[in-house]
Amino acid sequence: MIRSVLTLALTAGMSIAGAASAHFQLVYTPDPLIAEAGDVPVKLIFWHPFENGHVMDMGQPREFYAIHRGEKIDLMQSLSPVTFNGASNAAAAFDGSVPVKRSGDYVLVVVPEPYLEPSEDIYIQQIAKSYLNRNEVPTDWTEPQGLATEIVPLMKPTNVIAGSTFTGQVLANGQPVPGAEIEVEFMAAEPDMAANAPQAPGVQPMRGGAVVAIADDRGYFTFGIPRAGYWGFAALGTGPETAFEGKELSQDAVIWIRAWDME
Ligand SMILES: [Cu+2]
Repeated sequence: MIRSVLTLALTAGMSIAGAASAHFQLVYTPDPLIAEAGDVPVKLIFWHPFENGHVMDMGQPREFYAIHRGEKIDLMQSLSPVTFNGASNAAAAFDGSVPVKRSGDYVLVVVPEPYLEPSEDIYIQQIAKSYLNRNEVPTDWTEPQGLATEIVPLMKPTNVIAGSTFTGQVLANGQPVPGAEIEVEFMAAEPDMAANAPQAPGVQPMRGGAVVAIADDRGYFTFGIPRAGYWGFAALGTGPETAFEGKELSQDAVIWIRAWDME
């Protein structure tokens, strides 16, 4: 349940068991590389997928859309509530659908309703992006999407080589965030789309707690990607909104990338 290892760990009364876990807003589909046109199913889950841990209840998202060739495709009408049955609890999540027709990138964006984290008495809002690509045609992935806070990828996020590196730049209102704190998450457990439950995780987190990177004075960070799969990066509290309903708000920027083994 940790928010900021540098600023909160010493003051918040968090449990030992929660100290290693990082909240991550998922925008998940099993394979982001799309060959055939059609509707791509997506799950929105607020979860701890590295440790296959606690699932948090999502409210109705404020926004859910795709950007394709610079144009916005609203996806709110595609959402339907589901229950995601995590290993330790069940929580409210959403199924959505992305109409993929032409070739190119589809940047998926969710702006969730802030979530009240009871262990810290603060709200968390993770504005999250993930990417689909059809037919290897690059169209949108290099662009910032004008979000309150976001991570802009400098590596094509759907095709990262396992064993290489990923570089991103943290922005808030389009400006770099020097020294941003970024939590790194491996999606050790991936959702089973039909069962609304995790598949068996391939690995577990290390004993050392959250994996953390710090951005440089221009908001850039780089992380070595040690294995294939989905990797998430969450810049904590980088958004401009700092309060919601009378409590502290951590407005975070999440990006998901997919790494692959060479065949
Ligand atoms: Cu947590």
